[in-house]
Amino acid sequence: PADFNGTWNFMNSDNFEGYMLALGIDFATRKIAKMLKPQKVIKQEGDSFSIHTTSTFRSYFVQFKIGEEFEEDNKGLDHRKCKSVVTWDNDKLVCVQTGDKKNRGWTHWIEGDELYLELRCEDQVCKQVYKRA
Ligand code: RET
Repeated sequence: PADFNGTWNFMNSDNFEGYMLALGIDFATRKIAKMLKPQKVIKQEGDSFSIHTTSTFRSYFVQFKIGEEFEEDNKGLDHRKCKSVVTWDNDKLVCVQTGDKKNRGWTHWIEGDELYLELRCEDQVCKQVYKRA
C-alpha cells in the first residue's frame, strides 16, 4: 500500500465552504476556517494510522486501524458522533462516517509529493491538496 507517513502542508482547497455548510458549521467559524492553511502529520505503521490536522485556530486528531470501526467525535468540527471505518481502495484510504449526515466520509491519496483529500458530506464535495514538507 501507499506510504502516507510525513508532514504535509496545505496548498489549496475547493468548496471547503460548501462542505462546512453541509456540516452546519457556523458563519464565524467558516470565515476563519477558510483562511487557514492546515498542516497534516500522518503516522502510518502497518494498518494503524494517526492523523493530526493542525492550524493556528483549531486542530483535529484522529487515529484508526484499517477495517476497524471506531467512534469519531468530530470535536472542534461539527461535534456530531459518527461510526467510522477506513479501508483501502487500491492505494486510496477511504473513510465512511456513518451518523446523522448522509454520504459523509473522505478519501486520501498520494500523487507524487502531493496528498489529495476529498471530503464529502451530503451533496457537497471539498477537494484539498497538500504538499510534502
Ligand atoms: C479545521 C478548522 C476548524 C473548522 C474546520 C476544520 C476542518 C477540519 C477537517 C479535518 C479533516 C480531517 C481528516 C482527517 C483524516 O484522517 C481545519 C480543524 C471545519 C475537515 C479528514
